[in-house]
Amino acid sequence: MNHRRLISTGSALLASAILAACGSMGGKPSSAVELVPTGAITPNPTRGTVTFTALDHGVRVAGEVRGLVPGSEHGFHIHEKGDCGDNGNASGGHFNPTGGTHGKFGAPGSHAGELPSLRADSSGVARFSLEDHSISLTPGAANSVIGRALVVHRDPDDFTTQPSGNSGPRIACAVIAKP
Ligand SMILES: [Cu+2]
Ligand SMILES: [Zn+2]
Repeated sequence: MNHRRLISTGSALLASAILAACGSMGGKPSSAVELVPTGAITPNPTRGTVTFTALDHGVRVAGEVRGLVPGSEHGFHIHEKGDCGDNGNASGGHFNPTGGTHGKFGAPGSHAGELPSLRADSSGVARFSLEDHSISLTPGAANSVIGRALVVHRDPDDFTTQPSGNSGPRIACAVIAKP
């Protein structure tokens, strides 16, 4: 972007901010969501920021979750309904447009809503960036996650227990907005 060099840093930052607000970074539709704590545990400092960006095949899911117990592991999924009410329970089960069974992210036949488990570092922060080929941001597509919920659980996912991996209460939740 050579023309960026000709404008001031302030203008460049403003231009970036406008692009982000339009939900289109570099021409790829993108949706940033804010995970907020539920009342499932007390106290609950769990918060996060996660960006969903459309790829040619799939979606990049990137961000961080803060306020976790240092070193802890947490089930992390996209749930079917875009409703974080009732301490996240209103979001229903894992997003599952293909009639799969619960398993690991990327495993054949698993739910489209599976994500890799969150692993908190020594500061209680989990950072991640992954390509998810099971979902899309395409309006009307069966695998579109627009209007669904992103959920962080208190406990690790065992990837075995049906239909949700036995990862305990839902401690943070966000609805994935349209880019
Ligand atoms: Cu879940
Ligand atoms: Zn699942």
